[in-house]
Amino acid sequence: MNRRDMIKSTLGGAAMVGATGLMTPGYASKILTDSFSSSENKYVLPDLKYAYDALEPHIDAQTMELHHSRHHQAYVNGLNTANERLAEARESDDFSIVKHWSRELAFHGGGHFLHALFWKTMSPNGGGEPSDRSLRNVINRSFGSYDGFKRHFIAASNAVEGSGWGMLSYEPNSGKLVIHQAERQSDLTQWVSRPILGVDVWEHAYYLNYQNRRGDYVNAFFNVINWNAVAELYDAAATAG
Ligand code: MN3
Repeated sequence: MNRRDMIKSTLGGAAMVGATGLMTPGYASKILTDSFSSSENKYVLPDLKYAYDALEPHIDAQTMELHHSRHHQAYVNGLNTANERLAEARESDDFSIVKHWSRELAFHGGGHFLHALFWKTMSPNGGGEPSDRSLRNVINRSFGSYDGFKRHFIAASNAVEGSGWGMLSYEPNSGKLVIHQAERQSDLTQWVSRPILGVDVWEHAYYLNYQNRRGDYVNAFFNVINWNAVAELYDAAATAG
């Protein structure tokens, strides 16, 4: 059963059950529809909602087919492999190459989620300026005007060093949109994943007590984790969908 079937089959579409629990349809489910198979418990390539040649002449059919069926599929495969190897590492308690698989998890997870976003935010009927009033308002609030947004987005995208992405994101502190550049597609995070626990391992966080013994500090961190706060964040992240 894929995510779309999940939505249909649970509570008349009011909620869906992912591998990680109960989620109401929201931000992530809008991007990640069909990107994870709960029955197989692994990530899958989402179908394109339009034909490979539907975006011509702006993006050609051969590029779309290679990009979706080869490149995106490779990210899906890489993400599943990273998860399998990390499960094996936990079982064998051998974390000697956890750095490698953490990088793979981020790179392929970033690739999978960003490409799901990319396909979703293009359409053969796209282009022009946004007609939705709240989107127009937040663009004006954030960038002064649609034209200001467009020039800034194009400049930032053109200036990404090497491989990467030009991104438009919602920044929840200010309630505004932000344009940023993503080099490669990961920087060791996974786009759309929501943090619920973090440990600062910059030296300034532990040097006075622990000097270069980061491991002792990370062990000690487990004596002060507020699991009730983490649980609250998990609930909020999961119920936001
Ligand atoms: Mn790509």
